[in-house]
Amino acid sequence: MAILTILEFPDPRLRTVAKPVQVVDGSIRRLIKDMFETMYDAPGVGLAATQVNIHQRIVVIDVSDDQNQPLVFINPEIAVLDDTLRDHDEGCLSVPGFYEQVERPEHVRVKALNEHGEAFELEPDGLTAVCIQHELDHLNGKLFVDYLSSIKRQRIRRKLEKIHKQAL
Ligand code: GNR
Ligand code: NI
Repeated sequence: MAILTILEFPDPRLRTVAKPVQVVDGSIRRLIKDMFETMYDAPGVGLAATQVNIHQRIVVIDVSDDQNQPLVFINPEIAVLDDTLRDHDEGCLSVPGFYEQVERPEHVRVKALNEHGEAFELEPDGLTAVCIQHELDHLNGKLFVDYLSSIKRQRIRRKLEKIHKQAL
């Protein structure tokens, strides 16, 4: 197992659009294990492969308090079920230290493959529904800061760039 390095905004690699997984094999399952270890260590409730600079369509999520409800989504697809929107405070391991309200559909259906390559469907609610949408955005090169005003986004970018310079 290994803890992987998480890319941070404004790293341009976070803008990469990930490619579908063609075959769910042992190397994919090893990557998923490392993604869970990285997510739990951070700690976070979700992680997209994009964040660890692997540009394949893989997401892991665990919103439980005891880190015992792992969910794996390979090649996830989301359908919005109705017009209901909900504001939620979002953070991101790739935008450390910043939390802002983002409005997203509340009711979605997710289709994906699990770590055995089997198709499944889920109608998540609450934080899981927010998180899967946040993670699918990562696979498409999108970050939650993209939903904020450009003023707020620039402020966050400057602060993180300053921190990254000091860390050199
Ligand atoms: O750990 C995380 N918490 C979180 C809180 C509200 C909305 C979304 C998230 S996802 C985030 C981990 C992360 O960056 N996943 O990409
Ligand atoms: Ni994130």
